[in-house]
Amino acid sequence: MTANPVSPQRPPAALESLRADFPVLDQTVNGRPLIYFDNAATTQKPLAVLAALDHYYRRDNANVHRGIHELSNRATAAYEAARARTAAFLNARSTEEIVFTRGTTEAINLVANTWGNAQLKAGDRILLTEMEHHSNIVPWQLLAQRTGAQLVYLPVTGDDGLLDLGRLDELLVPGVKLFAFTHVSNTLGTINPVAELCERARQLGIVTLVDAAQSAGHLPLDVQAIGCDFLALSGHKLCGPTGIGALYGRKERLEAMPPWQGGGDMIASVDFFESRWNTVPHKFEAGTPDIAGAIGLAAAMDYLDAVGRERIAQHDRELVAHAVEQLSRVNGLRLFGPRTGRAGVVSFLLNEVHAHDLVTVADQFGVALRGGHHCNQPLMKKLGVMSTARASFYFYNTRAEVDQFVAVLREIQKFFAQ
Ligand code: C6P
Repeated sequence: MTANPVSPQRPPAALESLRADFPVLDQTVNGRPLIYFDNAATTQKPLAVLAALDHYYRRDNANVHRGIHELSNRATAAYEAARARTAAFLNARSTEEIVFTRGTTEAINLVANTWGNAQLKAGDRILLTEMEHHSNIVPWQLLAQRTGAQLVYLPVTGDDGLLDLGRLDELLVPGVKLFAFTHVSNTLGTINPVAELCERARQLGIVTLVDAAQSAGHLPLDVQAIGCDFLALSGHKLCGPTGIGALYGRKERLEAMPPWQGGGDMIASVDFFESRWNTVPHKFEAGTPDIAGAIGLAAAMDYLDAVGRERIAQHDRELVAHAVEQLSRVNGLRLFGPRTGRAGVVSFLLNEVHAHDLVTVADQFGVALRGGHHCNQPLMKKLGVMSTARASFYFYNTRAEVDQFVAVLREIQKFFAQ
């Protein structure tokens, strides 16, 4: 295997020096040095991940769990090692609790279509929050349509973007079968108290699902400490490839769930009119999986752990505090989300400038932002806006980039004021 450029033995260097591990960052866009602030959409990939993908396709490429030749054995070993790596990354009790999926979206759809179909009936309630991404709303709407279950929402307080926990006693009650919520809001940057929410649900025997799309690459995650039943993540938001993610599920829950997609690998035996299922997690992985993706994901997890997840979280906190402080000084800027204790995501609006116009002009200055509803249309409705502009940071971003971004916003403001 190719050596990880950031080995655990390497003494801590300034995070800025890690930029050298990300070749994509070293370029100009529209004649300006690229400032990549769209990390909540997807993060960039370090050399270690590129090398792991390259190595797999150059040396080991074969299908898994099928062949008994050397390459297939190697591919199977690497794929299952990636599962063990993911289990360790999340502190799951066993590898059987890790199902590889295409990402967070597919992981949530899997739970809705298996656990949900089997467990929910007319009148049951599913509790969500108003800050959920469409991926954690639409699968439950579809399930509600199939079963007659009802959706209920825990409100968000307003522009400060906190969950209205004072309403939990009233909304988290017997009759609710599932409480599904995001760990970190992709629009507001709010970090929700997931362990506390899971504990409250567990006291009532309510199943919990945590959407960790925005937290898995930014905060230390321990599913046992969180105490959730399910947790979903996407590899591409934590330095891994696109097209791979994972569902963590408590083993006893996964075992009790029917399969979702049918096909090769998820079966123990098939006859003309009936089949028997493979053991978990294979029961949920029909067909040839994204073998390279899983291997790349494991390399990304190695990389992040070598950098240090607490260190990444600390950098996020410092950079976002600096950004919030700088942005608060820009007249006419409306900032969404908590002022303190937030993740490295900042949504804002500048005077009457449409978010898409702002993002288009920022791109002319080499600054990559996102503008739109961020797949949070219900939240936008709650906030009374159509869209926001969003800057989202990662450990390779710097204070100097934040300062340059704020200077660009001031230029944009002058431009639109003309
Ligand atoms: N948010 C963003 O720019 P997928 O697409 O399956 O990898 O992740 C979906 C998803 C689920 N939950 C949250 C909280 C998310 O932020 C996302 C993806 C991206 O905000 C793309 S819309």
